[in-house]
Amino acid sequence: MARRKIALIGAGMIGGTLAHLCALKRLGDVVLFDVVEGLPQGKALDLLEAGPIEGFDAQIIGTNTYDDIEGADVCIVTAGLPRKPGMSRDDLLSVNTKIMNDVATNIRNRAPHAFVIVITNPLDAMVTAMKRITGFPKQRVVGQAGVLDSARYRTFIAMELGVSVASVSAIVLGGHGDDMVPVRSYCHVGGVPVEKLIAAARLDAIEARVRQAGGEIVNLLKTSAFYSPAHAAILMAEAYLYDRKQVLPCAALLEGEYGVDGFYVGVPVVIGGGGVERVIEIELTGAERKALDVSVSHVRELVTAAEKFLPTA
Ligand code: TXD
Repeated sequence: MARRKIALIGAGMIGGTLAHLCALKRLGDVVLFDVVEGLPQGKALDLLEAGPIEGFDAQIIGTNTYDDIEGADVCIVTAGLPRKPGMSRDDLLSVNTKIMNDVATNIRNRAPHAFVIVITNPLDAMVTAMKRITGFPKQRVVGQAGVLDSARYRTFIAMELGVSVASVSAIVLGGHGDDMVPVRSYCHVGGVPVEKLIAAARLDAIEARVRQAGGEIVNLLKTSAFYSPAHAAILMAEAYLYDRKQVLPCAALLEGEYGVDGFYVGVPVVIGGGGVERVIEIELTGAERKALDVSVSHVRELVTAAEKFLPTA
């Protein structure tokens, strides 16, 4: 039986961490692609040389040519540029949408059966671009945001109560922006609703921290988070590769669910061997529904701004 092939497009901070996790978790052979010469080759060789120590024997190659991603089962995309001083959101959208155009065209041509997980920011626009340009079915193009944002929510609740993160379940819905929606009514600690354990005002502060958690890391690191986003995307890849039917909050293309049509929004989905097999609709409180509507309206604005750089739907 052939090993699964995992193509990582972008060999920067997240891309390198993804490769490391793929090797440690023995998910398959890894192809690390980047436009910068030497970067993917160097990281791949470094990881290969860890194989004898850790006991993994996957093929790990670094490359600057898309021919090497031929037939990949999973593609995880982190390629892109961060915003630089003096760059408008439109400039970033234009630059990263162009990059996505190139990446998506190559994935479409060389890995036409792949399950594609997009991580690049601005996430909601980039996953839309990937879907449009590949023309893949919606089940095979998904964005990573909610798994990470929910993990952050769980982390902060566990810290507050001094309990294991394993005891906390939580979901965060909506777009991958400051208006994401930590859903308090579905947050539980060992099966107990979180509102029974933490006062409302304190939960407000914790949820505000969740919404700003990306920025909190940027302020400390001067670059964005990379361990946790990589772990989040790997969980999604594993759910696909092992046909886990795992319920995870992901950016999925909605066609009527949650009253949204034609936009990628973070919602709970079932990921299995068929990719995004199903969107799960949950009942929200009035305030949560309102917050989700606000978040969706910002996704619409973002995608509308990206529209001029995208092929027509
Ligand atoms: O949860 C989430 N979705 C995120 C997203 C959480 C944190 C960070 N998030 C975003 O992921 C971040 O804003 C970036 O847009 C991506 C990747 O973050 P990373 O930290 O890995 O960025 P790097 O280190 O700059 O790596 C990006 C690589 C870099 O090596 C470039 O040379 C490469 O992308 N790059 C390209 N690769 C392929 N093809 C093209 N055209 C290309 N252009 C740049």
